[in-house]
Amino acid sequence: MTNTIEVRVPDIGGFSDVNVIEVLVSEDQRIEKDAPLITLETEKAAMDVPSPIAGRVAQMKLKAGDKVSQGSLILLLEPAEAAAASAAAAPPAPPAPPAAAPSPPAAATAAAAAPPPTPAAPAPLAPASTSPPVVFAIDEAGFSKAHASPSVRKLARELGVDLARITGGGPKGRIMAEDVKAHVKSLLSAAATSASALPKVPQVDFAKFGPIEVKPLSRIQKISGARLQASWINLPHVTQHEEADITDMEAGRAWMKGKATQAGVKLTPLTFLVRACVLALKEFPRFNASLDASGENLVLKKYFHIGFAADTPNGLVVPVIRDADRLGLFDVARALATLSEKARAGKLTAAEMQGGTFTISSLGGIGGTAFTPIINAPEVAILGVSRSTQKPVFDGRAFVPRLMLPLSLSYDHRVIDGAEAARFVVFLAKTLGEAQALQ
Ligand code: CAO
Repeated sequence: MTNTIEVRVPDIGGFSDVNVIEVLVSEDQRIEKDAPLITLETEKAAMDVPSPIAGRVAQMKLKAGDKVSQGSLILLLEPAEAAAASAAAAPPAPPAPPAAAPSPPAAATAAAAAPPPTPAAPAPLAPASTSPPVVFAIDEAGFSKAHASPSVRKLARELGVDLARITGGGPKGRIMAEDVKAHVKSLLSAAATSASALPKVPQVDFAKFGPIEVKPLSRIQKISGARLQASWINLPHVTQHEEADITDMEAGRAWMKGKATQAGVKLTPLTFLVRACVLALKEFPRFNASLDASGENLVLKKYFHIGFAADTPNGLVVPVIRDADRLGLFDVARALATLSEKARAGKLTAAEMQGGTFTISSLGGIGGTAFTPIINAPEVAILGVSRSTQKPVFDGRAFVPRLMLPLSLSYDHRVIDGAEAARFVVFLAKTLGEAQALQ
């Protein structure tokens, strides 16, 4: 008898009855740990559910089009060692049960929840049908409501087409595969006639010039790379620089150190920055907003979910502190520590990376004097933070040493004017300078 484990849908951020839009493995297939098993599509995003262990797919328990929730059975998996043993013991053909099947390991009988799902590689941004083509992100809410079959949804995902933008030619307005293909054709011809096609970077055979080593990008790097490029290409970025005098803030941080240690938290400058950004976002609501899918309306968000870029061994991720405006300083510090630790361990859930309204990218722990962060679209601004240094500042009578923190705010110039951005960073710097406001 074969030893199998049950692989079930992990925590998917509270969503239920989620569509399985694609099954990525088939019975008898050998798979590696973390290989994507199925793709789920929630109202917000598509996500892959990875395999908890390596092994052989013994039996599929669902198909594309099914609806699942946390705990739903995906498949039965024969763990790698058992699969290898049965392959070695079984004669090549016809297949027969192994002469002596190994006794099942303790874990083999227990159900295994797959690791948290990872957002599927974002679909490329789809151009609209004007010439030159304008690019829009897929409107996930519209996409999930579109009247189309799973296979058409899959095709649309593969081609990066936003179903919300297509009028269906099928019965009752159902979007058919032909409609998706016709849409792509019209976009391609619009793109071909446009002078805005991106020139290609030259391909070079590097080995001709010396020894090389080829290292594949991690899955996270591929996902974040596509997102960063989409943002860089589609959003007109401008970066506004400023310096905040954090001498008093740092004195306050040192003063609170003992109390923080007692409470089991570590206060870093980033904790105060999260607080200051919430105050600035309340003062300048356009920075806590996104353009809608038409590109013609600004969606102002009344919640303050602050993302922060975290450097992990697998690449850049952006965990989100939800409702940061309702958290005290120590709560923010606790959230930063918990989410950073989960990020580094690769244990963030999809829900913990969703819903951000504004992002902070802090390189202050490492160094540097300024940089130009890329906006985490569809957000409209991101704050880059570099390392604070002591500088001589003229106080009207003499130069005095002050601790200055470099801030670099990149913003989407379609939504935010330069003057507004300058006002935002000036306000932020002033707030950081007033230690009392942040406690
Ligand atoms: N100036 C001077 N010192 C700073 C500072 C600043 N702006 N910001 C942090 N520090 C200090 C901290 O106080 C801490 O010092 P001590 O250990 O002596 O107290 C040290 O630097 C390390 O801080 P940290 O990095 O552990 O904590 P953090 O809260 O500042 O940052 C996190 C947490 C997750 C944001 C950070 O670890 C990280 O991953 N940063 C990289 C983000 C990144 O990659 N951004 C680029 C994205 S675009 O490619």
